[in-house]
Amino acid sequence: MENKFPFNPKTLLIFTIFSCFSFEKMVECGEIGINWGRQTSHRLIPSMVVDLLLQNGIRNLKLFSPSENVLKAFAGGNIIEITVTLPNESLQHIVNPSTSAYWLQERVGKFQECNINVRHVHVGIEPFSTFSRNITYDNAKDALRRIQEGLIVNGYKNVTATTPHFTDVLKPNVKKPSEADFRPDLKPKMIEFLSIINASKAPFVVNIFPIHFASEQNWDIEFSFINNKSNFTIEDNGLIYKNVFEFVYDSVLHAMKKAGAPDLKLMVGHIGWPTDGYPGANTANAERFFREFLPYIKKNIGTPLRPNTSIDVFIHSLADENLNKIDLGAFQRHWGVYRSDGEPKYKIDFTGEGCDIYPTTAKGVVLMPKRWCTYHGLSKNLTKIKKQFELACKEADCTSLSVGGSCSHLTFNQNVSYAFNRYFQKKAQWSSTGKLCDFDGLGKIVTEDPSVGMCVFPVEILAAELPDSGGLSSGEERVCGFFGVVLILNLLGLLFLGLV
Ligand SMILES: *[C@@H]1O[C@H](CO)[C@@H](O)[C@H](O)[C@H]1NC(C)=O
Ligand SMILES: *[C@@H]1O[C@H](CO)[C@@H](O)[C@H](O)[C@H]1NC(C)=O
Ligand SMILES: *[C@@H]1O[C@H](CO)[C@@H](O)[C@H](O)[C@H]1NC(C)=O
Ligand SMILES: *[C@@H]1O[C@H](CO)[C@@H](O)[C@H](O)[C@H]1NC(C)=O
Ligand SMILES: *[C@@H]1O[C@H](CO)[C@@H](O)[C@H](O)[C@H]1NC(C)=O
Ligand SMILES: *[C@@H]1O[C@H](CO)[C@@H](O)[C@H](O)[C@H]1NC(C)=O
Ligand SMILES: *[C@@H]1O[C@H](CO)[C@@H](O)[C@H](O)[C@H]1NC(C)=O
Ligand SMILES: *[C@@H]1O[C@H](CO)[C@@H](O)[C@H](O)[C@H]1NC(C)=O
Ligand SMILES: CC(=O)N[C@H]1CO[C@H](CO)[C@@H](O)[C@@H]1O
Repeated sequence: MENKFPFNPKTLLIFTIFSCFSFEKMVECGEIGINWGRQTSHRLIPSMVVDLLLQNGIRNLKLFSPSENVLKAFAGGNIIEITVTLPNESLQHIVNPSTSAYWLQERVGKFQECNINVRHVHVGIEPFSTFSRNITYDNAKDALRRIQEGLIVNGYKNVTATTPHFTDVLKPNVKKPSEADFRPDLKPKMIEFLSIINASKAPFVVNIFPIHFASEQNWDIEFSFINNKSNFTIEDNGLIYKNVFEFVYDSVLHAMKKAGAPDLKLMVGHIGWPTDGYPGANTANAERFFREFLPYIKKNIGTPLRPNTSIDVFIHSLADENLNKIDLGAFQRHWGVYRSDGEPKYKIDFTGEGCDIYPTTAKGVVLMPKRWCTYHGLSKNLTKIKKQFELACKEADCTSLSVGGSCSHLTFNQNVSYAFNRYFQKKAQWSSTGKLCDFDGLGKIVTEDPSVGMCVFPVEILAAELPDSGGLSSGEERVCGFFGVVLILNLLGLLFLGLV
C-alpha cells in the first residue's frame, strides 16, 4: 500500500503545533485525541499504533483496556498524553485508600516513572447510562472520590480523574438547551458527582453520538453535521443552534449550571460516526462529519453559550472492533476511522487543518496471505447452505450484512461467501484439520479479491501482538528499565481491578 500522505508528517506536525496558538490571546486550541479499543480478534501491534498516532499528529490517546504491554509501547516518548480507564466492573473494588493507591501505581505511577505520559484517569465509562444495559454503576462516584483522594495522597500532581457520561444522563426530548437538566432520577447522583470534580477542577466529560441523538429527537440527519444544509435551526433566548453538537454541548452546560457547577470545563470523551449498521452510518457521512467537525474544534469557535472557547474532544474510535458487543446494533463494531487491518476507511485530517487527505496507514502491518474462502455456488441444498452460513456467522462478524450495512446489497450466494470468508479470516486461515474452508463441502479458496463494491471481504492481519499477561505470568517482567512488582498472589485482585 502506498503512503497516501502527501506531506512530510513531521513538518506538518510542527506546523500544526505552531498554528495552534493564537499569539494575541495565547489561548490553546481544542485538542483532538482518539480512543483506542481492542475488542478485536486480530490486534494491531501497540508500537505500530504509537507510530500511527505520531505520523498523524495525534497527541492524545484514551485506552479502554490499558494493559501493560500497550502502555509500555509509549515508553520514552512523552509526546502522547494518555488517558487510562478503570472499567465499570472494577469500580466496586476500589473500596479503600489502599486499593485506590494500588490501582494508581499499577496503571499510572509505574508508567510515569518511565516517561510514559499517563495524565488522565477515567473512573468507569458512562456508569449511569441505560442506553445499552439496565444495570448502572452507582458506586462510580465513590470510586471516583477514592481515586481522587488517592491522586492527592500519593502525589500525582499532574493527573486528573473524572468519569465520562453519555447524553442520556440528560432529561430526554428537551426542545431547547436552556430547558436541559439532568434526569430527575439521576440528579442527586449528578450533583454529588459534580461536587467531586468541581473540587479538583477536573473537567466534566460527555460522550456524544450525533446521529443517534438526532434520531431520538426526530431531527433530520442533516442537523448532525456542523455545516448543516437544512433550513432547520433552533432558537433559544436569542441564541441560534445550527447542529446537534452545539445543542448537546450547551444542554450539558445548562444542566451543570442547574446542578451548581457552572464554570467547569466541559470536554467530549467520545464523538464518532460509525460506518455500518445504523441509519446514516456510512463512510461518506463519516468523512463529511469529521471534515466539518475537526476544523470547527481547531478554530476554537465554541458554542453559542461559550463562544470562542477551546473544546477538547476524543474521536471514537481508532479501528473497528469485530468482537464488540452488538446488543444495540451492528454499528458497535464499526466505529473505526481505520479498518481492523489499519487501512483508513475514509479521508480525515486529524490535525483539524481540514486538508483533503487520507490519514497515514499503519506501517509494518503484515497481512495474512491474500486468499479468501468463498461459497463455490454449486449446491442445490438450501438447507445445508443456510446452516453453514449460520454456523459461520455465529462465530464470525457478519454485521456488515445487516440492513443498512456496507454489504447489505449482496446476493444470497455472495452473502454466504462473505460469511465463510469472515470465519476463515477470524481463524487465521488455518486449522489443524486442514478443513477450515470446508463448510460441509461448500467452501472454495480463491486468490482473487471477491469484494463487491463498498463491501470489503477482508484479509486479516497477522496477529503478532504478544498475549497480554498484564504482568501476571512472571513476577519479574521488566517494565521499561525496572522490575515490575506484580505479585502472583494478587492475581485475583488484579483481575477484579481490571488490570488485564
Ligand atoms: C430493561 O428493563 C425493562 C423493564 O424494566 C425491560 O423491559 C427490558 O427488557 C430490560 N432490558 C434489558 C436489556 O435488560
Ligand atoms: C460500562 O462500560 C461500557 C464500556 O466497556 C460502556 O459501554 C457502558 O455504557 C458502561 N456503562 C454501563 C452502565 O454499562
Ligand atoms: C507535572 O507538573 C509540573 C508542574 O505542575 C511540571 O514541572 C512537571 O514537569 C510535570 N510532570 C510531568 C511528568 O509532566
Ligand atoms: C464549585 O467550586 C466553587 C469554588 O471553586 C464553589 O464556589 C462552588 O460552590 C462549587 N460547586 C459545587 C457544586 O461544588
Ligand atoms: C431552504 O430555504 C431556501 C429559501 O427559503 C429554499 O430555497 C431551500 O429550498 C430550502 N432548503 C431546504 C433543504 O429546505
Ligand atoms: C469571538 O471571536 C470573534 C472573532 O474572533 C469576535 O468577533 C467575537 O466578538 C468574539 N465573541 C465573544 C463573545 O467574545
Ligand atoms: C441437505 O443437507 C442436509 C444437511 O445439512 C442433509 O441432512 C440433507 O439430507 C440434504 N438434502 C439433500 C436433498 O441432499
Ligand atoms: C444476507 O444476510 C443478511 C443477514 O443475515 C440478511 O439480512 C439478508 O437478507 C441476506 N441477503 C440475501 C439476499 O439473502
Ligand atoms: C453552518 C450552517 O451553514 N448552518 C446552517 C444551518 O441551517 C440554517 C438554516 O437554514 C442556516 O441559517 C445555517 O447557516
